[in-house]
Amino acid sequence: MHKRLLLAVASAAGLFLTVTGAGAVPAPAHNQSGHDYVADLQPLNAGDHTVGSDTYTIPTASGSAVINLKGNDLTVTINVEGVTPLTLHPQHIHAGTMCPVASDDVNHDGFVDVIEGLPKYGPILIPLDSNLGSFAPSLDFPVSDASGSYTYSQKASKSHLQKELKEALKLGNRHVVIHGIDPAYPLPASVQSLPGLPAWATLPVACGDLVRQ
Ligand SMILES: [Cu+2]
Repeated sequence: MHKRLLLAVASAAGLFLTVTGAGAVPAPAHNQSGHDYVADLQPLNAGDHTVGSDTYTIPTASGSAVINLKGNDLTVTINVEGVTPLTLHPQHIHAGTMCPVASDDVNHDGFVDVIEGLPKYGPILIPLDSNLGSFAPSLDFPVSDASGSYTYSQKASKSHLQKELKEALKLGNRHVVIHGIDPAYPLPASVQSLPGLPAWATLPVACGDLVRQ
């Protein structure tokens, strides 16, 4: 019920732009000219969790993120499977040097939350929302389909991104992180989130390091 309400709100607010394809660009072929950075997405927080009297299973996410650079064009293409269906999945390029592991659950509440992951994957560098070239706060992220999959593809100007970031992209050092579980799953109060966002939306569910091909 909660999820349906959230989805209705998201729909009314136009948050489905990403999945309905507004501004989407065709997925690049991997062997086109230019070069690719590829992240093999590995699951985080997957498996059974018991919180109070509730036991539920966070699905095992997988997929890939490909960033293609061709001239000044930077195209991000993400294919994700196995995430919670019909749910918003915030996703970002993070600035840090590695993906978190289960032992990064420093408060031992059974979850590596978004804050516990920061020492590894670092702060958000680029939000992978429906406007890749804009750093304005947005919740216009992909919503998975009924089978728990989604595809994302957006293009931006590399020089514009570097100007906005005031630093080199250094994509070979960066990470792609996918967030978001079922809003109906209870999380302990010890699970931290980002300001203004519920913990279900920020809990990391997959991470991968970008490797130059
Ligand atoms: Cu993130």
